[in-house]
Amino acid sequence: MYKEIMDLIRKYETIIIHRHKNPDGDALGSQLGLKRLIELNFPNKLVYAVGDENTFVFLGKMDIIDNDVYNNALAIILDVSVPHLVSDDRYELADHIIVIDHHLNPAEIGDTVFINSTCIACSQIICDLAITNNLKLDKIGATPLLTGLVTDSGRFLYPMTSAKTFKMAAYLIERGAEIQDVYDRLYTTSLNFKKLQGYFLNNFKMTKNKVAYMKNDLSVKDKFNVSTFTVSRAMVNQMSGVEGVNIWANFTLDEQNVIQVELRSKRLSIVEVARKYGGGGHALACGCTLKSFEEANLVLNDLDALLEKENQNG
Ligand SMILES: [Mn+2]
Repeated sequence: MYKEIMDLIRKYETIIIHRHKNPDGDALGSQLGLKRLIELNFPNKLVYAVGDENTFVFLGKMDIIDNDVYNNALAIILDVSVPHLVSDDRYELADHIIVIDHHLNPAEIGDTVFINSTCIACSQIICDLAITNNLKLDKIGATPLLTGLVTDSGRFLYPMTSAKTFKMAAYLIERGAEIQDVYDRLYTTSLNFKKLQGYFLNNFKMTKNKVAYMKNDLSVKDKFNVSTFTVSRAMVNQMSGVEGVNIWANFTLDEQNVIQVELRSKRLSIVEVARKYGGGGHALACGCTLKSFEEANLVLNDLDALLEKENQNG
C-alpha cells in the first residue's frame, strides 16, 4: 500500500494536502509533516497545505492557492475520510485523491484509500511511510509529526499507545523534533482554561451505572471566555481517571444550536452508540451531534445500558 502511495507522489508534480476542519495537533501535524517530507525528498514538486486555521497555527501556516492549481494535481486527505468534515472541498478538483486515515469509519471518499485504525495518530502512519521508504526528514517536518503523536495519544497515555508509537517518537526526536518546545506550547494553558478545568471537576454528574457526564450550555463558554470546541473536545477528559468511571460523555451546545457530543471509554467499545446517532470515530473515543439535551439523555441511557450489561456479565 505504501508503494502505491509513493508511486502516486512520484507521478504528480503538484500535490495539495488537506485534513479535517478545525484541525487538532494530529490533523495539522500530519499535514505539515507530510508536506515537508515531500518537499525534502522531491524538491522539484509543488506541495501545498490548505485549510482553516486555529490555535494550532504555531505549527505552520496554510497556503492560499487558486482553483487552477488543482488541475492535474494529486490531493492527499489526512486524518479524515468523511467528505463533509474535510477542510476546503476543492480536493474534488484534483486528478487523483488519496485518503490516509486512522479512524474506524469506512472511507466515503478517495481513489486510493489507506486506513489503519491500529495507529494512534495519522502522524504515526506518515512516520511509518517515511521510515519504510527511507525518506529524509528534518526538524521542520519532525516537530509537527511529534505534535500529532503527542496530542492524539494524550501524551502517550491512551490505550492504543504502542511500542510503535514510542519508536516513531524516538525516530522523530533523532531527526530534530523539538520536544520541549512542543510540550511548552501544548501544556501551558491560559488562566481561564485552568479555571474551566476546575469547573468541570467540580460539576460533572453520574448516571446510575457511573457514566460521568456534563451538559454545557452557551453560558459556560461565555463565563470562561473560550470557544465551544474548548468546552467540548478539550474538557471531556477532565472526567477520565475517576475510580469506577469507565465511560464519560460531554454534551456542549454550540452557536448553531447543535449539541456537540464527545464520548470516551476506558475499555468497552462505544462507537456503536456514536454511530446510532449519526456520528463515528474510534472504538474508545468518538462523537456525534444532537439537536437537543433531551436527545443527550437518550445517549446517556444507551451508554448506561452498556455498562449495566457489562456488570451483569461480570
Ligand atoms: Mn488523528
